[in-house]
Amino acid sequence: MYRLYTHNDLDGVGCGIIAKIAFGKDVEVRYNSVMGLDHQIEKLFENEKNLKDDFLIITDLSVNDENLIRLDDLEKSGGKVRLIDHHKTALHFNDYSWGRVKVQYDDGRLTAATSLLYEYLLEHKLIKSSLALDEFVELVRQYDTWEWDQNENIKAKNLNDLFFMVSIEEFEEKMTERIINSDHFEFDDFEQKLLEMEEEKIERYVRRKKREIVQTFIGEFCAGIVHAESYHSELGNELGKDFPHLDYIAILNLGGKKISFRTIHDHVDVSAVAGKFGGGGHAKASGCSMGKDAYKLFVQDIFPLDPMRQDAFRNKYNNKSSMQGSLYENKKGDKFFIFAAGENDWILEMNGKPIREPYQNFQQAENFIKRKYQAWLVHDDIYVEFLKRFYIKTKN
Ligand SMILES: [Mn+2]
Repeated sequence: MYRLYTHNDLDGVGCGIIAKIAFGKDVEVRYNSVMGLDHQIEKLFENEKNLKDDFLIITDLSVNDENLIRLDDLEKSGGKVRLIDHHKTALHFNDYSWGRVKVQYDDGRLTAATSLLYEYLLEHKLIKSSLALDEFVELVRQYDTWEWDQNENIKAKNLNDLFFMVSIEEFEEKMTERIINSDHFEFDDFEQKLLEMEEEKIERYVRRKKREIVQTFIGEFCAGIVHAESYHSELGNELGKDFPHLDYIAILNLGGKKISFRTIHDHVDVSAVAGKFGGGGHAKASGCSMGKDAYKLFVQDIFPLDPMRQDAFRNKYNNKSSMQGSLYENKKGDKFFIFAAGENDWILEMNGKPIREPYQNFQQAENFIKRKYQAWLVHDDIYVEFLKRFYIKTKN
């Protein structure tokens, strides 16, 4: 018999679905949280005396050192073990004959556990490929690696939304049956309608959270901090894009005592940020439990701070990246004016005086005043008044 221990997110459950398609009733699938796996593996070794007769596969998760030794002993004594994963924190499992960890394909695309397991089963002729199966695996891969965002592959995002709307069991059963019985992988009309409603709900949620985000420096990084129980990926992505001056977004779930870290930037590795608090993950998405230190830094210390002020929107005149100038203000009432002297020559004035060297582009100048002064883009009326009173006067 096959035994699959896998993660309880879309990528992990994707592995379960593929295993069900490949092995049918001959596989037992267990879904685990990151924290829960080691205990389950320990229990398995305690309770099952004939593990040698089984084929044990672990996907999308890795095990601690004690379980690593258990697995290695099992394989060495004639059992069958595979650990198939795509997290770079699991690369050391490749030192073992049963480890299959790969982060990236040769062409630069990122791997997912689902795509790695699928390819493993294809290679060993344990599964038959089909168009619907190929499509499903690719949707999961694009979602898990976040490549869907760049490719604007909404279907991949919808698949994950659907995953969260139903139970794991229902999702597994429905998707397995659909892949087996269809030429292409598609949502049905009812799911389509549900997904539209969900999309609107997420939009409203993100908009609300934009008004609650707090900015602070933690260590060397400028972080945006927000409390939220759901939609962490959407929040991380939307808030990250809306506030490009922030190095990363920390999303706090106090009830679950967890923090998620997300970044859209290449200069930040949030798996290292989470690692400082005993967590881990990917460069662009990671998480940790909220221990005492993390609680103090991310909750207690920032509690007295006000949320970031929103940039004015629907302005006709005072817009970002405008060569004629964009006007910002901070809480103290300082005025910041960014304008272009040439195409790669942006000047930043604070209260009428140039500060620092010219910037190569608008974004660098905006990053500076947002990180240091938490300034926001002001409404048109203030902008027009400013131009009348200061700008025209001083330039004359
Ligand atoms: Mn994964």
